[in-house]
Amino acid sequence: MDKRTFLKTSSLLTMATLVEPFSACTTAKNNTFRGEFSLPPLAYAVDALEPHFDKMTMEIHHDRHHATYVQRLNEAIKNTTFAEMSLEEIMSKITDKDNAIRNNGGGHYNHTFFWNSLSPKPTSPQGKLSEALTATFGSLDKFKTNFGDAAKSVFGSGWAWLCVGKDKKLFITTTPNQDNPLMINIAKQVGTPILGLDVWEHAYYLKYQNKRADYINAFWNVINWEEVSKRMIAAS
Ligand code: MN3
Repeated sequence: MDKRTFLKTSSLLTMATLVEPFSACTTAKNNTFRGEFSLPPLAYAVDALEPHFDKMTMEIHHDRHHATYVQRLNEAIKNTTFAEMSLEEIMSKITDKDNAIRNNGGGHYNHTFFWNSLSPKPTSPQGKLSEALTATFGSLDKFKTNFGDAAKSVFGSGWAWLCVGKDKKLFITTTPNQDNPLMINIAKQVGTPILGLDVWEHAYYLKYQNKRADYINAFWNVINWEEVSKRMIAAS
């Protein structure tokens, strides 16, 4: 039994012995499960972020757009060295010569990261995160303005990011398409993302049409700041 077959078989055995729902297991495994990736379920109902992010957009965005990235990523890595890597390893190894893996691997990473950045429960930045945002940007409001301006500045499809840099300082950056700041061979600014906003039209057009600024404003109501804080501490 080769390594990949073993990993798959042992994961399936683990899943079969768990009383937990199948989905809970695949979520936990998603970023470390080698060989084949799966669509992680949302941690909340598709209508939980209403009225800010509407149900139909969430359904189409997760069940169709994200699912397609996962499916195409699996097709693209088949019989390549990438098939043995975790999603994070793929991000760090990808170059502009592997466009299918770059686009679909980025799509899978970015959307998984995005869903986990959101919560129907209102939260606000606390502790070290709150201090770092104030120290870096002047205030939480100034951070929101800078991040919003970056998100508005993306021409066409892409993402806005808040990251922790190598110097452990926070910075805001953007990436086109499905690139992200973990792609060290591609990104203009490399760092560990702790918050990201999808500004592809598919993320907001049904509810906000061409008004990307309204969608960005809505985003501030559904951020899981506890998760952002955990990511910052892990990266610092
Ligand atoms: Mn999207």
